[in-house]
Amino acid sequence: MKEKFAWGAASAAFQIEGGYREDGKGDSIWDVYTHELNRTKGNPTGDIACDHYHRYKEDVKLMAELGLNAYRFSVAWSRVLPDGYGKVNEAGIKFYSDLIDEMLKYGIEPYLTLYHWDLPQKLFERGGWLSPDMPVWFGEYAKLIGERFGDRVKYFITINEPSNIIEGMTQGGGNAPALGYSLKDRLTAVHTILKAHGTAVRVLRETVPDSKIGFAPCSGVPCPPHDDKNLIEKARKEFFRLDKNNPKDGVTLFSDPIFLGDYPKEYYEYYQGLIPEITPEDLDLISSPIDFCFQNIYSGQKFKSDGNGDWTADNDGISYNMLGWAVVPEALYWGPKFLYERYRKPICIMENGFAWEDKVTEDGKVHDPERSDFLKRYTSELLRAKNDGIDICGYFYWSIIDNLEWELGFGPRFGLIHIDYESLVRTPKDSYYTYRDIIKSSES
Ligand code: BGP
Repeated sequence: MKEKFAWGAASAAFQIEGGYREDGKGDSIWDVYTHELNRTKGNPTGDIACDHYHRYKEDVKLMAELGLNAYRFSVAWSRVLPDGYGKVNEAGIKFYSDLIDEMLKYGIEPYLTLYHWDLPQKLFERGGWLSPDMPVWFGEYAKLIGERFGDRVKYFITINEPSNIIEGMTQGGGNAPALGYSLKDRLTAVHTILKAHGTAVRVLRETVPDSKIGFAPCSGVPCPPHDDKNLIEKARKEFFRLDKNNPKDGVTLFSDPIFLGDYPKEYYEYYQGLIPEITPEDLDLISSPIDFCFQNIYSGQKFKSDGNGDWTADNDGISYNMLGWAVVPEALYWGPKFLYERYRKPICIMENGFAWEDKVTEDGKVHDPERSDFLKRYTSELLRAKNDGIDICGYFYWSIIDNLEWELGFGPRFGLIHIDYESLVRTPKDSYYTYRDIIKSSES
């Protein structure tokens, strides 16, 4: 049966929940990191964040009024397993169970992310992504999630943006734990992440036989002109190129092993002597079949012909969000097209959004025409790819509410709904209504 197009929005536990140490929650590396002074800008913590832990009903109601038929959220591993494994925290399970029921009450399909960077601190202390036990711990966690929620949740994202886990292993990387691991260690962590993913896929298939699974990497997209075959091929090559100096940022480091069963051949050439042991059983586990090619896409680089058969950057008329990310709607055309043509799985955009310093104005509203424009232009490129025959099954805006943008604090606002971090009052922005109209018009 053809999948219903998912019109969704996304969030992540640490960025919105609050409920720090509440009802038995264990610490994650982000709790510890943000409590260490001067590690992040302005020392923001996730102790309260949007207080979603107590206000989820209000938030889900706003999602329903917006017309979402899907919502992507993540489980804080240490809320349900405070030590990362072993003893289950039933209060944490209850929170997610109630949240899921609330979504289903309004006909909103839950998309559950197992891992959105908030590693239980206890597991970090036992070696984290460098420990060979991580796939086992992650499998145990996935089993618990499948057993407790699999009667109601069918869509799972194993790991969000694995490249950012690796980013957190470089000193000054911004992301927790921001420690200087060697390249060798980072390549070991890549392999462990992939094995953890494969283990979770197998466990979820057993516990939730009708589950639909993907993982959510992130990438920028090189965007060629539509009528230049030569540049289209060049852009495709660039998109799938493994950068020797920065392997984590390419698409292929994680997606080739998962979808094609092996690392790209340059990986073996570039990192001789640094690569961990990779067995055929590992590759078999890692490439356990999944259902979707999920991808987070925010930005890209436009190119035009330089007149001599090569290309040159085309930055004419490009605007930027407050973090300096270029607004390139064509990324939602070329990204899905290139991914589909290589991996042959239905594509779903799991994150795409725009950060700005939004304010509530005197009229009590939040006017964010830049974000409305962003939404219209990006979704229209995505639907254009769909009309061109690319199998696209959904779009999730990042994010449903303003939240803690990790080490950057509460300044950058990505939400469709404004949060006043003093009063915690929620105010739908103008773009909330724009997105509502986009969804409505796609359904008519
Ligand atoms: C998400 C984060 C967001 C945002 C986004 C951008 O997964 O939770 O808060 O930061 O990724 O990702 P990147 O910085 O890799 O482009």
